[in-house]
Amino acid sequence: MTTGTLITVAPTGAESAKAEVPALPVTLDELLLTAKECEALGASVIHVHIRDDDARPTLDPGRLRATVAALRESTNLIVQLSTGGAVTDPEAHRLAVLDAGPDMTSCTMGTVNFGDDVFLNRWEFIVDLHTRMQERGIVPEYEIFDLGHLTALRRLLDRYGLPHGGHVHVDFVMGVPGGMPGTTATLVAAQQMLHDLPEGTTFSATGIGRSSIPVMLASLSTGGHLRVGMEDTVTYAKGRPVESNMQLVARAVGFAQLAQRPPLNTTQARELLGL
Ligand code: KMH
Ligand code: ZN
Repeated sequence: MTTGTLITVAPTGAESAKAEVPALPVTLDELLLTAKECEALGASVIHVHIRDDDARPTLDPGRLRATVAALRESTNLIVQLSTGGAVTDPEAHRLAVLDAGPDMTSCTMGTVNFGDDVFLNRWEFIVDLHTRMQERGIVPEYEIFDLGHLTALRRLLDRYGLPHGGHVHVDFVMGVPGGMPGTTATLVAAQQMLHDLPEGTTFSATGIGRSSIPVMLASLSTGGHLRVGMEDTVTYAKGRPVESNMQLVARAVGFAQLAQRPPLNTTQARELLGL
């Protein structure tokens, strides 16, 4: 409860269409502008999904490498690439994301129903991701969509050891139709389950759609960190579309300041995450 707040921005995701959400950053220029402005507001980590020339989700290796290089050149943000991609991405392409040389990648800890789709994360695939990240010195953020994913994480760490850097950081993604709900009660239950993980494990939380604000408040009051962005929320308030990722980061910064847990800068965030 005494630390500041790590704020991650997830600006794009793989689910929203540019045609339906014109403010979504989909080109490299749009992403860089968003990244710089969100860093200036108080974000320290960027969770990145990229798009192709037609604004469709892609895991193209060349584009991923160029994106990592450009973000490093223009910002001091911690660059976290998504290995989740889109639900249609094959495992081989998701594993190849590590070749782009990011600071961090996401690592989802189990399969989850995802609206009408299934976000598939087989045990062997998770083990592959975890061990390859260890070998390459990439720090994972373990994505937890359901409480059982925390049990899987404990099993993973027991069998295959701690991640690179030795620090364990998880992100609760709450309110996905098919996953755990974005409620205070569920966040408290998830936070309690962290006691089974290595001491010092930290967590951030994000609530999809209308669970965004309740999850943010619950996370701040239980000592957690925040992830916000248009990957998770495209409605700012009832009947009001999100205008930009900056609007969501600014709101998160305001809440963190009210909680007297101001945003960590990128140096403090690197320290916290063991980078
Ligand atoms: N797009 C979702 C299917 C991640 O980035 O690691 C998966 C996702 C999780 O967004
Ligand atoms: Zn993602």
